[in-house]
Amino acid sequence: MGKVAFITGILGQDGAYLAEFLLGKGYEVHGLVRWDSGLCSYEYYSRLYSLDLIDRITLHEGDMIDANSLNHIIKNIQPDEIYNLAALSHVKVSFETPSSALQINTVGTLNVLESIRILGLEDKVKLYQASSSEMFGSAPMPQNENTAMQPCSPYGVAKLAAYHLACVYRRSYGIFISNGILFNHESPLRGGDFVTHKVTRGVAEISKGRCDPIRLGNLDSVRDWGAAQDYVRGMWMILQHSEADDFVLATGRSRSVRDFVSASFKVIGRQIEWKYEGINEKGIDSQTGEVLVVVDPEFFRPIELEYLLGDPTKAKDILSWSAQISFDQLVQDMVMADIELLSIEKNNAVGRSYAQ
Ligand code: G4F
Repeated sequence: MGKVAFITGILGQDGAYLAEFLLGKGYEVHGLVRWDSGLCSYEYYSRLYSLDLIDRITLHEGDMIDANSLNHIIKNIQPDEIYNLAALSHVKVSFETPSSALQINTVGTLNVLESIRILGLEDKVKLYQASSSEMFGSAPMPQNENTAMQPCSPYGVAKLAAYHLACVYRRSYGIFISNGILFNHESPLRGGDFVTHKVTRGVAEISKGRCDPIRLGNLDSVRDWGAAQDYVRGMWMILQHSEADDFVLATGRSRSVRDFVSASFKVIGRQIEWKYEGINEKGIDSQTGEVLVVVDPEFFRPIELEYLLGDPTKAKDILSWSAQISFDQLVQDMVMADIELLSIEKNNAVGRSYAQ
C-alpha cells in the first residue's frame, strides 16, 4: 500500500504540483481546504482542475487556526507525511493584515505540531514545514542554512517564528520535522498578484492588443527565481532523507524584476529599453517607442527586501537536489501558458455570447 500524505495549502501553486508529484509516486493524497463562500465554484479549485487532480485526491474542510478541525482530520487520515504549505503568502498583504499573517503562518503551524503530539503520532508522522527565504530579510547574501535571519516583513517574522517552533518540536519531542527554506519559485499556476505572473499575464495581454502599460513597484528588487515543479520534488526529497534537517532550495542565480520583465517581452519578440529613473522609469519598446511598463508607487512596500540569492550547496551535496528548469524556460512557459489561457478565455466568452 502507498503512503498517505496530508497537504495543507493544497489549493495553492505548490500544493497542486506537490499533489500531482505524490500521486505519481503512488501516495494516497489528502488536502485541507478552508471554508469559503466560493467553495463550490470552479475558480476555487482551478489549479486542481488544471492538473486533472480533483477526482484523484480527498479534500477535507477545516482551518489552520481551528486546532480542533486539524486534530479531527489528522486523526482520521493517519498520514505518514504532512506537508504544511498553508500560508498567507503575499508579503505586501502581510503588512496590511499582520495579525492574520501571524495567526495563519505561525499559530497555524503550531496547531499542526500540537496535533501530532496530542494524537501520539510523534513516531509515525514526518512533517515538512514550508519555510521561506523571506525569513533572511536583509541578511547578507548568498543566504544558506547558517545565515543569521533578519526578516523585513510581518510575513517573514511569522515564517521565522514557525521555523523556530518546528526546530523546537523536533528537538524536544524527537518528531521528524524538516524545514525547506525555499527561495521564490514560480510557474503558470502562480497567483496573479505575485510579480512574475503579473508580468507574464501583462505581456500576454499586450501581445493580444492591450494598450495600457504594466504597472509595477520596485524594479530594482532582485530575486533567486526557480520553477515550482523543481521545488515540490525537493520538498519530497527532504522528507525522504534519513534524518530530519533543514535545507535551502534555490537556483543560486538572481535577477532583478527589470530582468524578468525584459525576458518576458523577449518571448513575444519585443525588446525593452529602460529609460528615466526612480518613479519616472519606463520600459519602452525599442522599435516602436511604445511605453510598455511604468512604475506605480502603489506597489511599493513599507520596507523592501532588495536582494535574495540562495546557496543550495547543502541540498545538492546531501540530497542530490538541484533546479532543472532554467530561468529562460520558466519565463517562456509562463508567457506561453498565459497566451494560451487568454485564447481559451476569449473562446469561452464568444461561446457564452452565442449561447445567450
Ligand atoms: O512576487 P513577489 O510578490 O514575491 P516576494 O515578495 O519575493 O515573496 C514570494 O517569495 C517568498 C520567498 O522569498 C515567499 F516566501 C512568499 O510567500 C512569496 O512567494 O515580489 C517579488 C519582488 C518584490 O521585491 C516586490 O517588491 O517584486 C517586487 N515587485 C515589483 N513590482 C512587485 C511588483 N511585487 C508584486 N507582487 N507586484 C508588483 O507589482
